Amino acid sequence: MNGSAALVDNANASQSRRVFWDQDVYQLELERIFSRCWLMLGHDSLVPKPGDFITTYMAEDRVILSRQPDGSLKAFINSCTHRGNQICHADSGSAKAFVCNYHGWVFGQDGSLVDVPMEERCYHSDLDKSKLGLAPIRVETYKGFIFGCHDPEAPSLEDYLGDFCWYLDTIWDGPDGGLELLGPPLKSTLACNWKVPTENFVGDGYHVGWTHAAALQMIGGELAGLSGNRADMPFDDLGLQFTMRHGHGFGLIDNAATAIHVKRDGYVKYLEETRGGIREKFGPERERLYVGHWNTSIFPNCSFLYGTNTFKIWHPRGPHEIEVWTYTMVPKNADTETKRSIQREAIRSFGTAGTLESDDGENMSSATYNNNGIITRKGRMNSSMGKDREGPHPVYPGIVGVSFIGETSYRGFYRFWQEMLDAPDWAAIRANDDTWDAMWTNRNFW
Ligand code: UNU
Ligand code: FES
Ligand code: FE
Repeated sequence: MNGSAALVDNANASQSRRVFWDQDVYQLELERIFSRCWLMLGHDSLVPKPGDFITTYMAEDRVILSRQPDGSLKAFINSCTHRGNQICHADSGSAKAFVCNYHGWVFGQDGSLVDVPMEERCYHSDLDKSKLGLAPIRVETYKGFIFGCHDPEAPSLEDYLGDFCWYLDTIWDGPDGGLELLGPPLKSTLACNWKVPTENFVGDGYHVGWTHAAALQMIGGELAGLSGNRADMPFDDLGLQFTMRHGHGFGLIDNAATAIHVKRDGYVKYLEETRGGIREKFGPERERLYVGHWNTSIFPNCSFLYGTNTFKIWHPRGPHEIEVWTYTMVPKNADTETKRSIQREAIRSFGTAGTLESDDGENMSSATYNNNGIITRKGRMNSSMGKDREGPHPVYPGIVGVSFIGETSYRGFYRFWQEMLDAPDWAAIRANDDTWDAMWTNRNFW
């Protein structure tokens, strides 16, 4: 592929439109990003008991995640080592074994090949079953969230999340037990590149008042003032934006955790009752995060809105399509009615047919398919907003931008995306650990 260095220009904060369109770029992403990064698989709450399993994807590869008799987790590729068939066709369940439809090979809960029909008569002791288990995947969890990774050289999950752990702890490890996922996920397809929704969730505060103008007016509450980007709307004092070493990031709207919910009394009460514990455990800076609304992406393809509580995995299907999986992220120890009400509101707003989700869908598709032209695909996109109004912060880790409306976390996402594409291996990425933030030149902003 020629000119890959120009895909992202950090100095000018621009990206080639080929990042959304080219088949070559997509193939390189599969090799260098999806085969090497930690990818979201689910949460403990989806596989609570030994024998429980879910099936999911890592990019386009089908995966089985299975709870072992000793309570640990294993994940393996959902493809038979005999002739390649998909083995498990269920979305979730509880199973002692996984039996392939085609010739009946039997794989255990740990992915090992345990039985082969007529083994003695057909293979005459010549089949080494111990070498024919399902291809294993590294699995690690952080505060109950389960990730998988194909690269043995990748850092631990905790190192991969890095500074983001400091932020995630606020909501994933609160004194009241943190969060869990409610499934099964809603599933839908969108005709867009996987990075369009990821970059939107990582930091697009700018579109909220415009794309969602009508929905925000209908909902009212804290965000109604953003509707239509009125001249009197707040700006610098709306919140902050954050980016970290490995491309993770989020935008914060202060005091707006539950703003997208129409029916929210139970949730507001829950946050009021628990925020004191957060202040005690984590201090006032993180109490501020706890009562704010977050739009977040975990590099590369998992996003969530904390407060709205929708939780997304954008599974790529080629450069121009994704499968969207939508879970609801709820406080683990809230009462059942509060959890259900949060789930209803999350689905109403950001479910497949959600009022805000459908506002976004048309933009996602347009930002992708409008690059099919020979002129458009050669053009560039701009993500320069707030470029000199960000930097290292005395309290908040990573790089912090001055407003919720900015593109700090876009720049962080694409900076790391390019680094992953260029790096031959994780050692090359580790070598940049001390200099990764050099592009943020305004060191004394905060
Ligand atoms: O559309 C969004 N990503 C969003 C909506 C973010 C924050 C508030 C409302
Ligand atoms: Fe699975 Fe033959 S393809 S048993
Ligand atoms: Fe949106």
